[in-house]
Amino acid sequence: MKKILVTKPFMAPRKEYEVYIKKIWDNQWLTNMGPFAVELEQKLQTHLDVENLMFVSNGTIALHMAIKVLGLKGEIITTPFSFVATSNSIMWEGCTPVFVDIEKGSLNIDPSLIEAAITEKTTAILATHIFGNPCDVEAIQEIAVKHKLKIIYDAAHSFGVKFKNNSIFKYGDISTCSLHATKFYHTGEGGLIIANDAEILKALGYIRNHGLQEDQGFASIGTNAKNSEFHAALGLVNLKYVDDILKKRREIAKIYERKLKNKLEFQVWNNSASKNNCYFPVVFSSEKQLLHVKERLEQNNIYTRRYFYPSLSSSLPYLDPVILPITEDISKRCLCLPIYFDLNLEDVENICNLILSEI
Ligand code: T4K
Repeated sequence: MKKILVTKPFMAPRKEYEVYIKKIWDNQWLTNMGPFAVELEQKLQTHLDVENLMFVSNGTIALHMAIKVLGLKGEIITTPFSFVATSNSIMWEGCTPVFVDIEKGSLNIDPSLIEAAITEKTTAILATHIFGNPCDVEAIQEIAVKHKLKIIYDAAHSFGVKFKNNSIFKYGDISTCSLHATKFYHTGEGGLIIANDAEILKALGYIRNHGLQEDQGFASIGTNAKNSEFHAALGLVNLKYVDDILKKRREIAKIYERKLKNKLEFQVWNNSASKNNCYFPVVFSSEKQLLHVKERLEQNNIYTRRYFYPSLSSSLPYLDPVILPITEDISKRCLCLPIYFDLNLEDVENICNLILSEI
């Protein structure tokens, strides 16, 4: 029986990648911001219509670097409904995550609850545009200005999303993105940092390369967040297919929406934003129903994922648990359905039929 996973990486025609491999062999240049990494940065800046973009080794190190470059200390207000990399990065950088509950519809941090969580130790808000859906960036901006806080957006899922016709990456002080193989546009492993200030990008450039400042010694503390020519080449090849990938994902999403509406809840998308269908989350009426459907799908070789369960606020072994009602509830009832370029539309119809027969 054919196996259907929650996602599969997009694989461009191999021959196109082999052309780059040959050039990498000829160049004998493998990493440390070689020609393909530089070219990818330039092409992504144009494609995404942003300035101050940096290609790094993954979306997690991008978060670490964002916290580091802004010099954040103390408490960082964040969302409990995200991949664990969001709160891990805060802890790794020696700060304390302060979780604020999410909105039931958007599944993003609830801006109306942020002010009550601010203390004299708060230095920033680190919010995730979950499943690519933009947070209420205007409300968050207002709060940040009022309380002199920095904003980092974990935009790991938001490649290509526009808010009011602007790249969502332009909001906040820094946005980070993941280009991991599980993302619809990927470089195998990879990440992006987009800063709203050229000076910040310059400082990030030093951090990415051990703090080295060309031949003048050290600019700052640093790490190794560079990415390789092989990953950059994958990104260059895949970039040509972004529109095709988005088109296919839209077709898949439309089937899920048509067949499952009125039966399951969907994420409420920001009405000023475009969609990239990075994931297809659905919310069941109960955890029991979710577990039943998940098991039935697995019996048919269809694998879904409980992104994001359990809630970060109540399950991290290194933090005291905090019970936030909406997050607890949503994280138990939310399931991501398969969505990827190679998925047949007929299979999507069958997945829906199977779900409908079980609820
Ligand atoms: N912030 C947020 C909000 C994030 O979601 C993430 C990452 C980050 C930050 C950090 O970005 P990175 O440092 O990862 O760039 C996956 C991904 O590893 C992770 O990138 C992603 N978010 C997270 C939501 O999902 P797992 O543990 O669920 O992945 P895994 O290996 O179980 O794969 C998922 C499915 O994809 C499986 O069905 C298998 C399939 N798969 C996977 C890979 C890697 C393939 O078919 N081929 C492949 O090459 O974490």
